[in-house]
Amino acid sequence: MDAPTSTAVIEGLRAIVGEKACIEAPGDMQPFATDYRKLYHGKALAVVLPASTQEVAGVVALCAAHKVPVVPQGGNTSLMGGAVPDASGRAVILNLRRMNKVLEVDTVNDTLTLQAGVTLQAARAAAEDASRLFPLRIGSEGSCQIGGNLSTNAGGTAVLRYGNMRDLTLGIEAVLPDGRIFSSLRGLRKDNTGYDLKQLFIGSEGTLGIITAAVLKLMPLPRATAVALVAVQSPHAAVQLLTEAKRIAGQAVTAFELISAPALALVLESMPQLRSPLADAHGWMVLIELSSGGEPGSLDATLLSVLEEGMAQGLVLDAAVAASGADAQNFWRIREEISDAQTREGGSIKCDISIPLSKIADFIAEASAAVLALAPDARMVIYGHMGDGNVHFNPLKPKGASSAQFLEANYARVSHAVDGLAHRQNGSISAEHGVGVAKRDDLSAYKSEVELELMWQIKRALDPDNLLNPAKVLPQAA
Ligand code: 2HG
Ligand code: ZN
Repeated sequence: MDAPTSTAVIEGLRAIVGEKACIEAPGDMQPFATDYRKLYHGKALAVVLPASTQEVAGVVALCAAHKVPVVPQGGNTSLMGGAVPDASGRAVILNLRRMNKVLEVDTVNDTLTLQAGVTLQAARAAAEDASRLFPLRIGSEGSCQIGGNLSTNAGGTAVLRYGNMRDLTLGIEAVLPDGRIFSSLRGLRKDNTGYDLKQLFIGSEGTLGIITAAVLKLMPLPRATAVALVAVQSPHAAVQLLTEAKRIAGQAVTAFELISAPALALVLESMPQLRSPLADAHGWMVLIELSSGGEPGSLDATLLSVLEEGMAQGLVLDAAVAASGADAQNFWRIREEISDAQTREGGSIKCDISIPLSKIADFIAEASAAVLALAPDARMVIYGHMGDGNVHFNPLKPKGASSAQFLEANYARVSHAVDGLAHRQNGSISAEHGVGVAKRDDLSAYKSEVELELMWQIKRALDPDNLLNPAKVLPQAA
């Protein structure tokens, strides 16, 4: 871009969002241009922090007129490099954090209407203040934002019971690549008047439009909760235990998270203040949560029945049942810290696999054997949302080894082996983290020609100049 154009764009941006909300100093832009895991170091022409949908539309229209790319950004917690620009310095980062208003809590329609920059934590708190639950639950809830949750179709630890962002959304407002505003903010549970356009923007990682607001579903706030950390014989035993849990507890089964021994060890080693509630070390554990609207304590007996049945069938080796809310929080803390413990340790190969639940245990066995044949000393950090057939299969460098050397020698061949196996078993190579840049080019191998053509046709129809979050999601060779 020539100097007069960039000056004109920056002056235009300042006029739209105000001088204070337009950042241009390289040092100040750097945190916005670097991804959460510090793997992608981009550069930007400017970072803008609009305060309204009209300002977002103004910025996008201005950038479209000058053919300047725009990278939408929420809490910048993407694990896939989806929310930062490339290193060319041509793009404008549009961060939504100032659009952080809860607009309406409707306890009759059971809906929450809010701007895209509201953090997930604030959205959950707004629901709870009205004695309702907004059920999306992910570890980064304090910093991730609803707009990012929508644009990546976030999942997390309560999908088994409540579904992912697609299931939890009734309407959105989004700014299109040419600056027009699309809105379906009507809070309707039924509306069969043609294509469900909101679903095009949910999960498209900001490549088709910038989500600026949403109407989300609220659920009854659970009153009874029962949580246990359970040592199981194997992943196969975990799946059988889940079947028993569903038979005995039905709808109350809210979370069913798998944790491998190396995943637990990693957390306990890096956070000595945390302790495993289980007396001995075990190869595999599951964190089970039941919840319902019944009397507090009313699920305790149900959870015990599940565990007793598991023991009788030889599936369960040991179990610690949370005796209080604080206990339950500590159990959850262990689970939720796994991802950050890996980030601190470095040298982790991230595979985010989903497979039909009936095949997931076989997959874990086969993929583990394949990885150990390639990298025999890797620590098998395997954990996640077993109840959804989704595991984070993240082989980690051996203790004390260099991250760079481990990743250089193993990243490509290990992820290829794991993703390839998942694909051959009809699974997904990105169950909930999205594609971003990290998995972008892998899609050429794992999506059919028809799927890739359709994706490009939709992209070109909405964004013919390829300006909205360019070079994300869609394989560049196609
Ligand atoms: C989780 O389930 C997150 O903890 C992060 O999805 C997983 O870091 C990861 O691989
Ligand atoms: Zn996850």
